[in-house]
Amino acid sequence: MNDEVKTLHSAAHWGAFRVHVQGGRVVSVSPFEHDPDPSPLIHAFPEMVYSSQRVAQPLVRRGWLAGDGGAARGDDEYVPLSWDEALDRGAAEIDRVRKTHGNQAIFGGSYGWSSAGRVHHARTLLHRFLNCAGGFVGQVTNYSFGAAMAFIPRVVGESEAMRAPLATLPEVAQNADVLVAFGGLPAKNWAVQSGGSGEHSYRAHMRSLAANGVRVVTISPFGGDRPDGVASEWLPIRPNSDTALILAMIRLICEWDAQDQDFIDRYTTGFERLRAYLDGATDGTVKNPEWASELTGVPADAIVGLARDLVGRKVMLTATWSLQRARHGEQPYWALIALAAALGQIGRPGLGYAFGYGSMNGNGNRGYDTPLRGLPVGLNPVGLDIPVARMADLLLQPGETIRFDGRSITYPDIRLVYWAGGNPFHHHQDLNRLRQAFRRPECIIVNEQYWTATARHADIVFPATTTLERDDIGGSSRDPFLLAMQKAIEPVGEARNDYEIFRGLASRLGLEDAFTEGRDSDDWLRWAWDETRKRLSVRGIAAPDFDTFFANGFLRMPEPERDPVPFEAFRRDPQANPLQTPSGRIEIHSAAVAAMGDPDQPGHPVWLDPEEWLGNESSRQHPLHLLTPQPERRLHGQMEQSAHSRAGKRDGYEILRMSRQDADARGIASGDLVRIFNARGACMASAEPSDEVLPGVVLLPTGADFHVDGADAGRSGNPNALTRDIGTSNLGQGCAAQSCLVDVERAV
Ligand SMILES: Nc1nc2c(c(=O)[nH]1)N[C@H]1C(S)=C(S)[C@@H](COP(=O)(O)OP(=O)(O)OC[C@H]3O[C@@H](n4cnc5c(=O)[nH]c(N)nc54)[C@H](O)[C@@H]3O)O[C@H]1N2
Ligand SMILES: Nc1nc2c(c(=O)[nH]1)N[C@H]1C(S)=C(S)[C@@H](COP(=O)(O)OP(=O)(O)OC[C@H]3O[C@@H](n4cnc5c(=O)[nH]c(N)nc54)[C@H](O)[C@@H]3O)O[C@H]1N2
Ligand SMILES: [Mo]
Repeated sequence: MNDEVKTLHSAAHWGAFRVHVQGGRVVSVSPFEHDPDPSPLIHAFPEMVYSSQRVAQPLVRRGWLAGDGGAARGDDEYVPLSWDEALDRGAAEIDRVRKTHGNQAIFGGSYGWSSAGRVHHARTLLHRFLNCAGGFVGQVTNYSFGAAMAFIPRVVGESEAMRAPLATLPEVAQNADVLVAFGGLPAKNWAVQSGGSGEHSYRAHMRSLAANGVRVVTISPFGGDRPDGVASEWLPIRPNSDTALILAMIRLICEWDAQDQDFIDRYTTGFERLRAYLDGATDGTVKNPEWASELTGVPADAIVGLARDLVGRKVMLTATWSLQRARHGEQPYWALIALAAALGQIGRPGLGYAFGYGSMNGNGNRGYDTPLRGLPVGLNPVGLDIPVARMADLLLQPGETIRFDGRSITYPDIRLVYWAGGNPFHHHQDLNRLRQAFRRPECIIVNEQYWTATARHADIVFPATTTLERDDIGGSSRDPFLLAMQKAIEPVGEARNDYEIFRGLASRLGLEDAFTEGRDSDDWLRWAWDETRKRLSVRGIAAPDFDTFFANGFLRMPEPERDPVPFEAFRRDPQANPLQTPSGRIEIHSAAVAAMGDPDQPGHPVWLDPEEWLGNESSRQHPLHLLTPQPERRLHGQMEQSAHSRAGKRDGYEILRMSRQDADARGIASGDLVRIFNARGACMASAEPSDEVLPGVVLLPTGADFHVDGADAGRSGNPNALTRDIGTSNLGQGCAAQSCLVDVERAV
């Protein structure tokens, strides 16, 4: 019976799919039958699950065994150990560090996307385990929209902040005359959604924008950010300068007395302070179109034309998350909210502002509110979290105090780092600096499926199973499907589920019962489903029992009766339904922000020089602005070695897009191997001159592997070798990867 092909349900962040198994091996996958637009990335799984890149067994770094203090991390060899011995050593290290230095010496933030499955979610399981062991130093906010996540609640309150539902794109299509998209609406970003989705809805949304004749304006350094499936004008803009454009538009609208003063008076606070600043009252600079043109590179008459086109129209303003992943990335978002306030349409269906339509599948979907439960993480007795992107600072600067969102954080002295479900040597900035940071702790433990650059910097590497090797449940709140993820094959090599790895460590620390609560991972799966069922039943939705759900492979949520309209209740009655801000209104001026003591921050949206960009002296030495967008053919570093990802490369190198003008000036032609460099590092790519890139800008997607030393150094294509490791500001302390200057030369 070995030849029979079994077909199972599964899912990844890039979508639900069917797995075909024969003779105990995955032979192929096919799209989920209900997905109208499945991502081709699903086909990378069969190849990658058996790839030579898998971590085959537990391993320990040779230098660590010899007590090298971490000096060779990243350049060392590994010695295989039995599971028992590796777990013994890992547990002993955790125990030694917590007993000698306290749990605040353990860094377990472990940022990363982990798996789509929520029960085997590695980061959640690590946090649960470490909490059982006395706690850890964690991370707050995220790389995606960290600055906004910390800061936007100051402006519109927590309930309307980054996690709040967005106006749906069908509602935008029905109601808006104009959709202005800063950063565009690139189709590639809709391949993925955290937790996995059963329905990729980008095409449907773009069709409805087109069918309703919505005018779409893309404002971006890269013409390729225009949407697929609906016509869009392209207004090229210098990276990191959007705030200036937006501020000038607000001033023009006020100059024409076309602002919605009733809205401003009733729903906002501090607008007059912004106006005074725009008129130059506070700094002597009038924020007129000429001023903005100088900073943005957008012609003054185009700025006037765009502002005029918004007056009297029904407008939705959107910005991709990338805009705030830059130095002072808080400001374009605050400014965009102020522009939306001036237009007075916040709280009306499909109008106002919304962040992230161009950033991920689901941002603009209906609010299915699909409930999902992972394991509870418990309480962390250490109670110390750093902003996620300050991780290298934490390791390098124990004792240093930073400001974050109005408070101070002092970095503890980290002795042990545990990472499961993330790849900091993909996601962090200035990777050469991160290498130094990763050499400081006494021990680094990583659970990984693949030999990522992070695994190659660990002392102990535990091989983890992939989704295909275990049962799980996936899904996302803005997707209509709850997805069964059925175990398709036995673990590859000696891989174990993260749950088993942590159980093994917990048992050695005498914490097995606390970690498992007497359940194995199948029991937790049933528990998670029961929790989901309870939540559904409160909403009057009958869900089948676990076995029926799991055998069916999915549960489709009913269509919501109506979609939430952001700010609707507030607009209807701002006294009865105030926002969760100090004033109860939209804070165009925030006294709290002004009081934080940031010398550059007057408490309202403001133009602040991003320090490393085309508009100042810094560009003399390295004259090209490097943008590092999300990769089309993979999820971050995941599936990077697959045929699907490689098919988007040339000669094994990622493609660097640059303007023809910059390429010609450097004697670079299409297909030339180039070296991209600055004072922090270098990486390699294959050049592609293009008319779609603003001169002075180059784009290299994230996610290629990182190598510094050794035989593969010349192939390293990870742009984070170049990016600057600094927070967005003391407000958000978010990732500022998009403020980075480089130069490019032909590599002979
Ligand atoms: N320059 C630059 N850098 C950026 C960005 C940028 O725009 N520019 N964007 C940032 C953003 S928004 C993000 S979200 C981050 C993403 O950064 P990450 O989330 O760290 O990137 P991934 O490659 O998805 O890493 C997930 C890792 O988890 C592993 N994994 C998956 N499932 C499991 C599991 O079940 N168990 C275990 N143990 N491991 C598992 C995968 O093999 C993979 O190595 O990158 C950030 N970095
Ligand atoms: N295929 C695929 N999709 C993904 C991911 C992936 O790895 N692969 N990752 C997902 C994740 S974790 C996240 S957080 C989201 C991120 O979503 P985003 O942050 O929106 O994605 P990016 O691709 O970084 O940026 C979108 C575009 O913004 C433009 N841009 C950059 N800087 C500026 C600027 O200063 N001004 C203007 N006007 N435009 C600018 C760039 O040209 C870029 O193409 O993407 C998600 N989608
Ligand atoms: Mo992200």
